[in-house]
Amino acid sequence: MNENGTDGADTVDRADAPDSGTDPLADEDLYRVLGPDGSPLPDATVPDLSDERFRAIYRDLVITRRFDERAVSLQRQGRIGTYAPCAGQEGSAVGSTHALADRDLISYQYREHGAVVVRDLLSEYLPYWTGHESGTEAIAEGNVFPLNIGIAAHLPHAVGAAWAFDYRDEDRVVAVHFGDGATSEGDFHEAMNFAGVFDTPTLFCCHNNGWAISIPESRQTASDTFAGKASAYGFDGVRVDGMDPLASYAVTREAAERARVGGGGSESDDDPAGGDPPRPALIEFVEYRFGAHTTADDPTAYRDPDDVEPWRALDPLDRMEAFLRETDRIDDEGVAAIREEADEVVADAIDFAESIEPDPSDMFDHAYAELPPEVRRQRDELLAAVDEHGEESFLREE
Ligand SMILES: Cc1ncc(C[n+]2csc(CCOP(=O)(O)OP(=O)(O)O)c2C)c(N)n1
Ligand SMILES: [Mg+2]
Repeated sequence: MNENGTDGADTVDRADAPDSGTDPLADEDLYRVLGPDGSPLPDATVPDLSDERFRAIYRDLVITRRFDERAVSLQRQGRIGTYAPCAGQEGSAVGSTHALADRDLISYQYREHGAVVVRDLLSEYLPYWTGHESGTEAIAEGNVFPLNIGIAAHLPHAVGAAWAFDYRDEDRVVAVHFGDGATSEGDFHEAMNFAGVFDTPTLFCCHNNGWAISIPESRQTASDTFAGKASAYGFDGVRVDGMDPLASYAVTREAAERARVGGGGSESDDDPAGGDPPRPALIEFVEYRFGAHTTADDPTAYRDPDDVEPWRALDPLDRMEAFLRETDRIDDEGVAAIREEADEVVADAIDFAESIEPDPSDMFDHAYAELPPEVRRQRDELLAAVDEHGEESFLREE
């Protein structure tokens, strides 16, 4: 894994590529349903979904964007910790999650908040960002693993979960999300290899946003594409416009069906009558993050703000809204209602997160089954100090 701080001045980012015009993905060979303006492309197959489902995808995009804006603002006010913004990348997280069944498991890196929104878990999730362990505990009920900061470390676990589903004959797949930077980690290759050899029902969802903090894609790999890495492990890789929610939906849906085929565990894998074994897939979502890597990052240190503009023209919210309007699935009133609902959902989540009373001793509880003597001593010292001086002495003044 490359670390932050490398001088990226002599590298070339996709956005600088010649002939990119106003559509930076125009000359890339990748799967798309919607053009940059939201109209379905002439040869594209629009997924066969109900009007409600199309509108639900748009609603979840709008909630995710609103959540993102408010989360950055909350961090600036000291009300949450460091946060990883997702603006620009909502289409892939939301579109791909709509393509899964609720029983399917999601394991994500730290930027795919849209997946949590689709599972309707925002209130349960936000406490993580305000510093409460309950935030990661509760999303498990919705089949979402806790987010993972140690780049690619969650991939072997996700493959293990998928293997368990196959072994137990459960008709469930695992969608594991990670970034382009994660593909340089050993864990990525070990997970891909294991999935290929043991046919685990795993969807490897690689979010290629062009950057791993300050490291551009061109310094991350010498491969032509990230999707191409799948061929080394004996399964399919596909590239998709990750800022196109409907393309993200379609590609994930197809990959999930392939991963479920047979669904049979090792016995049926050996039995020719048992159907095809499930096959994993690698999906490369090509996209861009509009904002900073995290609220602790300043992207102007490594990329030109002008590079972002062509990508803004592919904004997944604008494209989905234009598609819905053009196909008479939504009007001004419908858009206004969804925006209002998004404001409310996010405000409620914030109220809920901030209503949780902090218990400082929690911070000692989750790393060890039994506290080592030194950690126990620190906890006891803190509790004694709270006893002596009162909780108020430890609270920040509003
Ligand atoms: C094992 C490990 N090494 C380094 C880091 C520091 N780090 C945090 S995010 C990040 C970049 C990851 O980039 P990518 O996988 O492309 O995801 P993105 O942030 O672009 O969504 C790095 C290097 C880390 N968290 N874990
Ligand atoms: Mg990245």
